[in-house]
Amino acid sequence: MSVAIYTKNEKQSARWQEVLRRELPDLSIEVYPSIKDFSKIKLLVCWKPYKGLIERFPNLKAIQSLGAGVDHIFKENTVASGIQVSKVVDHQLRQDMWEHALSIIMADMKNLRLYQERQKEKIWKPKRYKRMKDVSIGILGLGSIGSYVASRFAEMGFSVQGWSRSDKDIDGVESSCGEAGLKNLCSSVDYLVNILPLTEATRGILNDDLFSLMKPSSYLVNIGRGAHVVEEDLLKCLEEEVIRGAALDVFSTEPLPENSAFWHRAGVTITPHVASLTHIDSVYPQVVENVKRLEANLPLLNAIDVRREY
Ligand code: OXD
Repeated sequence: MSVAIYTKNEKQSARWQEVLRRELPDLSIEVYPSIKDFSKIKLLVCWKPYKGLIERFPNLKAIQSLGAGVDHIFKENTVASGIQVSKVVDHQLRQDMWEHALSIIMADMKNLRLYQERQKEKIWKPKRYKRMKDVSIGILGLGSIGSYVASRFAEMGFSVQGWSRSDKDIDGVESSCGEAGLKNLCSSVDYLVNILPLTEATRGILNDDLFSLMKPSSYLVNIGRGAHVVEEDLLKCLEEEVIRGAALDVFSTEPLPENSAFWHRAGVTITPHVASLTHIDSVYPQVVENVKRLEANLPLLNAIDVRREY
């Protein structure tokens, strides 16, 4: 069996090749575009495949995403039926997402951004801070990452609500589903944290209608995908103070273009898609296991539902 690796980053591809060759010495592990025979490739290990890449492998059996998300695979490609798709499920990635969301929310609760601005002007002016016990957080998406993040917030004493496609039972988290559940959650929380998978059903879910239900004091944390947000709606709602602010880690176009209005919009904190970054050392065992499973005709670890695209 042959495996192909595709990423836009040569160093990253080379590192994956080195690790997979070390762990699977009997297999041929090639890095795109140096592939001798596309018809021999059974598994494509990839991140953000370009349009048409997947169909170049006529005998592909499986695609392994190098991240927790799989939307990058479906964005410009159609996956033929019969091809399995797997995502990365890594405890460290969930922990990273939680640490990122917590840092953003705590910095906001304790007014750190405001004091940074005031420091430039040498202004000494205390402002009341918020306490965890008085703050409510809504988590959109209760998959493996979202439910972990929700329960960690709950453990710390925040009041936590969660929303997902189907009802979930998570200790300390009030969970809901459906349109009414979404509206109810958005209208009642202080911080709305988006961790939904990007699918046709969730694209543009964060829009004018939803922002207008939120409290004017509320704050959006987007660590899902840029395309969950209708960006013009968010810019308008921030301008009109429909919501108080937003911390955005993801955008519909990345890197965020220099002329984007988000760079200068008051109340916006921008981070460059860093809420969680895949570390080869913690993730390679599951990729290796999937290669072995594919060879043995066993179902892959962390396979997604290809029809649903997540
Ligand atoms: C991921 C990401 O999906 O980094 O892992 O966004």
